[in-house]
Amino acid sequence: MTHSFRTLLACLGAGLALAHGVFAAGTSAPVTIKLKLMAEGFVSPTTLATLDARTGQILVGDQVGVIRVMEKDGALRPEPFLDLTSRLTKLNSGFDERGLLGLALHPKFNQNRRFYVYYSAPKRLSTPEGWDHTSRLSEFQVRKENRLSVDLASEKVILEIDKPYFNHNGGCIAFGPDHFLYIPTGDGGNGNGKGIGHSPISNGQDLNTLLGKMLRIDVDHGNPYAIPSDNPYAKGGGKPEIFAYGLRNPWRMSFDRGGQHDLFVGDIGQTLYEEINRVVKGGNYGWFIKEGSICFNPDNEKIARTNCVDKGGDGKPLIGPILSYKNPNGFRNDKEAIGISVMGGFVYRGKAMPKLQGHYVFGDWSKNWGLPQGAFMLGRHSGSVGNESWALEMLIPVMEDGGQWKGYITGFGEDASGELYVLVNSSNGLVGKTGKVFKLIAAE
Ligand SMILES: [Ca+2]
Repeated sequence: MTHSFRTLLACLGAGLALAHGVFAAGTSAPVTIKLKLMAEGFVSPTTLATLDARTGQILVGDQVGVIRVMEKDGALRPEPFLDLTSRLTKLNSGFDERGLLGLALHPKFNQNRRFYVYYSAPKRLSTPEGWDHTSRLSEFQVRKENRLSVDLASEKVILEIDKPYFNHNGGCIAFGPDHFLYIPTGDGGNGNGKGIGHSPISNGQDLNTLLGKMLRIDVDHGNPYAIPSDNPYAKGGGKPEIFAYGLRNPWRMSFDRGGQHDLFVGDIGQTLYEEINRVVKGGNYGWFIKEGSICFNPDNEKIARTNCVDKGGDGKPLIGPILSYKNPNGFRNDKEAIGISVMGGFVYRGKAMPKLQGHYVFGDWSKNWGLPQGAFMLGRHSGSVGNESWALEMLIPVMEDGGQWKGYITGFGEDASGELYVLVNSSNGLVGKTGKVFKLIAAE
């Protein structure tokens, strides 16, 4: 395969267009996408990755700790690929942000059988008093005689990060085109960037914590890992694992398999704005100085400050999102308010939906915490490299079976051909088995 990393990229208002939360006159007719049911019976599917490009077998990770193998036709193999439930911290049966959050195959998986999982483990001895759990990145190996099954005893812990609160865990890991492993971490949780375990300047802005960051490590050298020599703080000034910072809850991310192989991250906001960032090395994406493009007020999340600094503590300018939109929690009954938790997606490079080619497909978990009202969106890309602009459009979902779209969107995924999948469920908690995987196909 030309780009072996392609298969490893984990985790996946009609007529109006908006940019940075401001609706503008529509420039093109809204695009309709069709959702084709592939598999069901999950609790809350969070991540999807190609296992074998040749057979079309795909891994689907369920937040409750089980990874299943989905055949090309959607059939689920009865035996789990990996059952991590015994290694997770105790999850809520209601709403939870902990669990199995990300998985990624090593770029040389076919030779070394290694893959990586990010999950919420119980507290360790060194976890500070009163904190909630420990985020754990581990390496596993599939069995030599059966690549559809993992030896639980092969676990090698690569990195652990203590978490003060249950929420804001990030965790959608992926290998970049440089074959380094990228790990987005949440800001510690709670809300407003405050509480136990939060830096006075916020964890996002504090270069001495791994929380609120995009990390980048080399799992092929060192034990258990090495620091890429060109990481921004490899030689001091901050934690050497940091690749970029100023993030709040970077739940889902992806690398563009085409173009410049850019890294896109959906960073879930507090109350006013949701945002998509294109993340570059050393970039500061603003939290909690900014939320989207406005000045965030940690003392009143519903009222933006009128001004704020435009540089981080290191003197470098903050980088704004490429796309943002209003959150109905901060803008009630506002037609421009789309959803309360952005779900990062993928730049579309497949064949089934030509109208989406080269544009960023993503979504939002739901417009309403208590009701399954997820939204599908498109970041329409235009302009030349280095001078791009992105406009936000709604995508209109229709169901292949003729039913009405209704669901919480929990993530997106991409297969070896660049086709996209959406992961959904019908509950805001870890209850029932309403989780499904749909493939996105052209509507006409
Ligand atoms: Ca930001």
